[in-house]
Amino acid sequence: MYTVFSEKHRMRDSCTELYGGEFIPPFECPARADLIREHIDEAGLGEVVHCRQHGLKPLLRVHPADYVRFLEEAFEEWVAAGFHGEAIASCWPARGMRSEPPAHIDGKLGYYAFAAETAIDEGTYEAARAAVDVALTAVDFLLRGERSVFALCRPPGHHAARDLYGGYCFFNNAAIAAQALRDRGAARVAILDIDFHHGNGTQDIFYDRGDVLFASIHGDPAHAFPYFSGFAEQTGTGEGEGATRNYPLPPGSEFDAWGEALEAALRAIARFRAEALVVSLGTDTYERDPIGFFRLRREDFPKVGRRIATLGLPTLFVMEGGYAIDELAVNTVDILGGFAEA
Ligand code: Q9C
Ligand code: ZN
Repeated sequence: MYTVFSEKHRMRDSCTELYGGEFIPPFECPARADLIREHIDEAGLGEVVHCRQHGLKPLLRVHPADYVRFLEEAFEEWVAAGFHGEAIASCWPARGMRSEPPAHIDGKLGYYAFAAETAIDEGTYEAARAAVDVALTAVDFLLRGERSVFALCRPPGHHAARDLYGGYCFFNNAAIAAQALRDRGAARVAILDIDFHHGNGTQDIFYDRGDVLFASIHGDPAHAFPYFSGFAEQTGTGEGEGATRNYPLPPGSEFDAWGEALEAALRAIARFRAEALVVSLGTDTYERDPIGFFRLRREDFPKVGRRIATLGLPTLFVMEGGYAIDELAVNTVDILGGFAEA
């Protein structure tokens, strides 16, 4: 299996994450992608290729121009406003207030953010753009006839909606890839999101569409970020009715329950008659992940890859979360290896 990678991910290196009322070093850090990159060679998964630039056009199929410009200029505006730390939202257009982007950067951050843990720093925009190029280069490989490709995207993307960032995500790499597959000929595309967290951004982007199925297995939002999205009752709207499938699971869930949800999601994808599959691949389902509450074990991850392979679809894996830094690379590559060997 080919992997697509960009060293530019390292430009996403913020110093702070707001967590439990403290500023801590971010869970979502450069070492994540570098360790996975190294382990791909150790495990002999296959060749690693650099991304090619794809420009803004495929990105603008998902995110509006005002949002892209905001992300491009946010840090500079923040510094110009006289602030010394990283750019962090702290005031939102909550219930009853006017939802329009204000002139001041402090207000713009609240308009475009849905969560406060994610700080924007100097290199964030460039790294997020490179992650999109990684996903789009992987699409090129898939359309060239590869059975599967791994887009080693960082920063991740599945929490980013059309014009909302948060949950460590800025551009929705998986959604942009799925849209590119549609635009380049696939009649129906399925997205399977196996990150511990609900992919609220991806769900929102495709919620009213019948051509892209979104199926997600995640921590019950009653107990887990992003709290306001990912309920089983959310099944899509209009043309998209039935094309959103959520499988929320309670704290402590192990592979028996998780694997059953996976089988249900795979059945839904098979019924949908997708022509290509995008997997939002997070391994924060691991029992020792510091921010997830599932209990998948090391030996479960190859099984996950093998089960996904039973669909027999051209498959694009897009990296999302996973924060148990010592085992992240092994668990992630084990899913890919399980798929490749099936
Ligand atoms: N108490 C991804 O995995 N904060 N994003 C959680 C937990 C945000 C995770 C707080 C977690 C975002 C791509
Ligand atoms: Zn996650």
